[in-house]
Amino acid sequence: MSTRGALIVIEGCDCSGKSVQCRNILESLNNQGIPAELIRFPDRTTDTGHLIDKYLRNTADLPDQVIHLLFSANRWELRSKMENLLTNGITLVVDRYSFSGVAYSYAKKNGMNLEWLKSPERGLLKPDLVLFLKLEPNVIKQRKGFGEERYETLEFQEAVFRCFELLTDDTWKYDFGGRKP
Ligand code: 2DT
Ligand code: MG
Repeated sequence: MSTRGALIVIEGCDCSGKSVQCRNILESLNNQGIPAELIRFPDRTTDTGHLIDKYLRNTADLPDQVIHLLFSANRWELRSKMENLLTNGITLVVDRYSFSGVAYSYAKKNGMNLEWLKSPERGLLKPDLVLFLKLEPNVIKQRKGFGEERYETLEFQEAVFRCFELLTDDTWKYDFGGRKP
């Protein structure tokens, strides 16, 4: 029987270098002979992912609560696949997870409270490690591609950054409500 893989999550604002670091971690794990795969959220290829993609590219508008729940549903769609991979000894390097879900919605400051925002995430798989890339939004805004999608404004990224900092308090990580497969 193989050992369970680890669930490693990389979080951060838009254009903070998550994708590059995910690839680096993946390559390093594979070079050490540790089987690992990359997963990224949102997964724009699923049914909910198509709608999320339209929302992010500003070709669909949805109430804040609806898009929040869709992002969470998008994680639920992949839950069993992730669980199977982990139990088969594959380590997962995950580009964004529930922390993005909560931070981006909370940054909207429209009255959705933290408990409400966290609740659809309860029961998803609990990460073994969450890395938060702390690149300041002032640097981010100069990066290539920044500004193409919804959420990519300096003001909003600053609000998201502050929300991420709120969540780096370990209490949520351990009160995630998930369980190890
Ligand atoms: P990318 O730039 O990584 O493609 O993300 N987002 C993401 C949320 O608002 N909630 C979520 O649960 C997730 C996973 C962050 C696209 C945008 O979607 C936001 C940026
Ligand atoms: Mg982006």
